[in-house]
Amino acid sequence: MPVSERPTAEALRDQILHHLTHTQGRGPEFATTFDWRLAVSYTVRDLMVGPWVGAIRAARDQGAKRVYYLSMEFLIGRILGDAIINLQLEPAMGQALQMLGLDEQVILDDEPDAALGNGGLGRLAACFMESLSSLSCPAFGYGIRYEHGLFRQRFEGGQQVETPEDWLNQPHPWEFVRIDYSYEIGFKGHVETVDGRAVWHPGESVIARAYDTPVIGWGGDWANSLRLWGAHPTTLLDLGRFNAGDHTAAAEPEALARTLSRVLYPDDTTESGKELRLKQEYFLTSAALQDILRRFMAEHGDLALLPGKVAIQLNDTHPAIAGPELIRLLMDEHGLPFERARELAQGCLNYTNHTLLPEALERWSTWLVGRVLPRHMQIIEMIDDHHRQTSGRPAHVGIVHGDQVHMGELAFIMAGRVNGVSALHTDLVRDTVFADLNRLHPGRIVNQTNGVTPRRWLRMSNPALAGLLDDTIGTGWTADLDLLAGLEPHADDAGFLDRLRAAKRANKVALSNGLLAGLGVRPDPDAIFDVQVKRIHEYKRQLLNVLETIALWHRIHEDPNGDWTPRVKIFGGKAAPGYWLAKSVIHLINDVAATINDDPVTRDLLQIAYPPNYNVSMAEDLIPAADLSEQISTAGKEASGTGNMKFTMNGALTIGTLDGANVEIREHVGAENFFLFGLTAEEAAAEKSRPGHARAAIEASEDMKIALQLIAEGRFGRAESYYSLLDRTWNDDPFLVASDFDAYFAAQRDVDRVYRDQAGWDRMAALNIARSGFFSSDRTIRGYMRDIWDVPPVTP
Ligand code: 26V
Repeated sequence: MPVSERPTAEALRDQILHHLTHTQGRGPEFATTFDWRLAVSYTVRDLMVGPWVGAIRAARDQGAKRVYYLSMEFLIGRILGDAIINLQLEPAMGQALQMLGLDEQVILDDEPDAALGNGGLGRLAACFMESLSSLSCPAFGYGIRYEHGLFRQRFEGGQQVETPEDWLNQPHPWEFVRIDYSYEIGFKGHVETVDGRAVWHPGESVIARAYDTPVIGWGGDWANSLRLWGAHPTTLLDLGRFNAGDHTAAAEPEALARTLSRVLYPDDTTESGKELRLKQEYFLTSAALQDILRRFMAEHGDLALLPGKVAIQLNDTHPAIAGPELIRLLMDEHGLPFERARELAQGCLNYTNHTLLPEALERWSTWLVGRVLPRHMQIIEMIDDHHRQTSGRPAHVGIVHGDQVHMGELAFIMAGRVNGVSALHTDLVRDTVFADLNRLHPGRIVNQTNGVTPRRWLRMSNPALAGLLDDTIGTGWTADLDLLAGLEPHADDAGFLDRLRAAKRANKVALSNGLLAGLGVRPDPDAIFDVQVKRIHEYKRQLLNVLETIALWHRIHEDPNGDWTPRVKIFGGKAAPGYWLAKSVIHLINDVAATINDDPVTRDLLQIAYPPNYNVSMAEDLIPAADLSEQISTAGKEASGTGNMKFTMNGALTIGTLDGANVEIREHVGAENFFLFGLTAEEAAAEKSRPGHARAAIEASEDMKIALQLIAEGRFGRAESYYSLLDRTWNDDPFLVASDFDAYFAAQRDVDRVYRDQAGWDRMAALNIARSGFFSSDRTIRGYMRDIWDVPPVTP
């Protein structure tokens, strides 16, 4: 949006008052924070509609190829603040709100997070949507409009308690419902052959209705749609039953249909194998593909053009039923023969792998797929047969094995390109899970290292640092993060480093007075703020962090007058409701916090804070205040990580293993500006196969032994709570906490030492920021456009 077209503060004020009165139906004297927030949101939304309609029109008029991002998760967070930033409405908006006597922060904080995702995979999809718009790439995101996003987390007696999340319990000002874009989605039933053509007669069906949210790009010139599908019944009411007086039964069709878009599955590692999950995956996929084909037919008509006009990205295997579904639509609805339909589908489809953990690789029983999607089961067999015949593959390779459908193999075989999400991860995808398919299809697997949007994760969430960057190198970094390299010369400028430190300190003070104060923790802002925030998983090794904390506490106790560096350990993250071991780690962190925070001897040197209900908004407060970023997964297990990138660009130093994108972060920022420890992926694999590795490592580590002993003695809550955790650590330790413990402990002492040299630390932080440009999701999206989608770069 040209500067001249940006609204003035007065114009914004008037629009807000207009929406307060005419949309909310409230006079200013009666308005609640909620009323004001909606009035502000509608005011901002109005400014998005022009660029949105313009973008849709431009793509159609140019007959442009479009990108379709299919994802079961979009972890968006709040929208208002991000929209204000991208439309560049500051400082006018701040002034408008001031004129109205409103506190901008209170208005922004009133918005519930759109928590339609579990973690990294969902947040990546949200960053990608923002970058696609910022790059003016014509695109749609397709997902599900879950009524309940990721559960809320509370702690009771230190243990996680989940309660339902309820973001749609209030009007959602950002969406536009499109009742004209509704598709019927069938399930079950039987397949009949009529004149040599398959006809599927579904036994049940629901309507997928489109709810569109505009996603505005940086500068406000382009907006793409995030189209989320809501499930609705084909028949609202069984009138016969209603008239017969059975009112509950009469509403059954409605209740049944709506369960499809009711809740987000809260488990991001274990494949749940539930019928409802499979139905959700098909619901999203079929609605998206019907919508894509409708638009394509309206614009082009000739199916031979499909791969030239449609690029579909499957975010993990969750929408992998897209292969068979697209073939089904092309065969059964458009009359193409199988081979042609298969070829066209493969020309459109691509698949991103996000994990190598065997327990997270989706597999469905042939029985379940055959019952829920009988026509698709037939087509899956046809795809598998065709691949067997044309690839010359060995017998153990394929989609259907015994009574299991392997969704990874299905996605791979139906994709033009398959990609991993960091250099290391892509190597492992090639060499491990998909080694055989890689041999059969060399070149199909490519790398696209993840990235994050600098608009939300720097300009919006860290105004103190953003202002310093603007003053030092200009504002261009927001659209071109490589320009951060211009900071390099300033890393030796004492004046700049002072301002950098002041910005970080201000963020730490705000965190201490806000979130942490609410927990009863009041840390010294000059202590190291050491942060580990992410889902709780064994492989991410929060246990390693808490054991190191215990060992450090014990050491301080032995020498309270030693030369210690004060530290605050901050944890954040949720465990899947059924992940028993992860929950016991949460309990342990809270128990350890209770004991340590209460210890008068160590209180000024070591504190622990674990705010409940970590989410996108909390990340926006925590990351800018971090000095140290914990990226300590067992090497070879974290596909990429994206939190690691956010910390780096906000000037936190990383303590980490050679895992995922840590490898590339270290290459970019320089080995001397990164605290590396631990086994490599190769060494870790070898170590795991050594019998008794855990016991041997613990026996050799005085610090680790003591930490485990203190837990077993009941120094932190009841010892019995932790017997299983202790037993697993001594006897199994599949993620090598013990093998890496001493190296981690030593690296942490190195952190202590370096932090005491204030200027040295600040210099390292400056270099981390200056060299983080690569980790913008703009770079990632350009890579997908070039290597996967074959969509031309857009010149603004
Ligand atoms: C699996 C399942 C299984 C069934 C129920 C719901 C559900 C939801 C998600 C998943 C897969 C999660 C995989 C994932 O989140 N991977 C993460 O992807 C990030 C973005 O590429 C990456 O940075 C992280 O390293 C990787 O763990």
